[in-house]
Amino acid sequence: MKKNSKENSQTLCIHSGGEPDPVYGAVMPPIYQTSTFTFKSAEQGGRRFAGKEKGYIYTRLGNPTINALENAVASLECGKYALATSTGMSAVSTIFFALCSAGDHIVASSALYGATRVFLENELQRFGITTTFVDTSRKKEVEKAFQKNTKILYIETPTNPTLRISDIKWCADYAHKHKAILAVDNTFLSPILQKPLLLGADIVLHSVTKFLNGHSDVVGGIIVFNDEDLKEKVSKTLKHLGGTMDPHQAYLVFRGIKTLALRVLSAQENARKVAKFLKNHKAVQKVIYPEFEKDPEIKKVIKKQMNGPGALISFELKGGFEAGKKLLNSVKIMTLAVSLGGVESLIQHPASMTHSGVKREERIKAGITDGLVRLSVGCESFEDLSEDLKRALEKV
Ligand code: LCS
Repeated sequence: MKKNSKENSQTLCIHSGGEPDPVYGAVMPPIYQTSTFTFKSAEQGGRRFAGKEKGYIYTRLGNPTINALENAVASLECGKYALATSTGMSAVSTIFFALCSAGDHIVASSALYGATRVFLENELQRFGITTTFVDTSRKKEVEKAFQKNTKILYIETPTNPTLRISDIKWCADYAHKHKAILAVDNTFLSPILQKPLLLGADIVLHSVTKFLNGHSDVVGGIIVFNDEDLKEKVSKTLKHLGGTMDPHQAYLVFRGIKTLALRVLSAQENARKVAKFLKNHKAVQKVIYPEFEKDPEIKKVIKKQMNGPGALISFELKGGFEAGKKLLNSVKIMTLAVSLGGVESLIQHPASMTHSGVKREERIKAGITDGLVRLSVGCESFEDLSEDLKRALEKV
């Protein structure tokens, strides 16, 4: 089996992270639903706090069920360490609070998940940390945006919801040359389809709410590293900010990961067909899907760094937003809801929903037009999905 191949990831999804249960040999990790852990003596408690003895203290500082999930995701992302967080936004915000100070600068993709963009633009700015947003798929734009005080190059690739692709290896090399680090939000592809740490990224993060958990019943996040110092810095801030995960939440995500490869590959197979179906439909103006990329340079990047195009599609109807609204109100199998990466297909309107917090002119500049509809294709049968779309598009 080729290391880091799709097959290898499939096996890792099923076998990573769990140590055999030392008491009863349970195959799945027990849920250690406890806030705190007893010490055998006052001396032992002191040693644990001083870091002189290994062992658990208090769940915000560490918990075996959460560790099982962290080990599983670290291994899938080909990283050494992972830190699970209460939400994806907790992962996002903790990275910046841990690694930036007043006077520092960030370069980020202009199309980002709405709350990430608003956090950088509105919240971080209050602490004296500024961000320049550019199309990070264009190398010249990244070069132009870098400043002497740039600490982090932060990208989503593909971006939410415009599916722009940035060259991870180039971004990592460029950031390192300028004494900055590269953080990649890998939520849209999951480690089944892309492993940024292998391409030189310093940090990979996920909203595990999406593909990693995959069942639309948990919110959570995770941050993965190879460098111990970087992990320690982020870990310290995470414990102080308090956005750590809960053991039950960790168990559910650990369980979801068992079928990650099966779900991602099945949803992707559907998405490929749905994207073609939409492209050939007379009511559809434009379909954004990595397989339809025309720019030869970006096509090369896609081939080099992605194992597949993923399960997200964005498209615009000829009738603009009014037609989009009709479509959203007419689908029956697809669910009208934000979020993505679940087994069920989810459809939403970024301009009025996930990205409504971004100023209109900035949103349009980032390619998130008023008529754009985002579809997260799930694992239903393609026949049912295409019938649903066909029926709904007839009403447009
Ligand atoms: N990163 C990306 C790429 C996301 O898509 C999201 C959430 C987050 C981070 C934040 O994660 P959370 O705190 O929600 O777990 N994206 C959403 C979306 O597109 N629709 O609803 C949520």
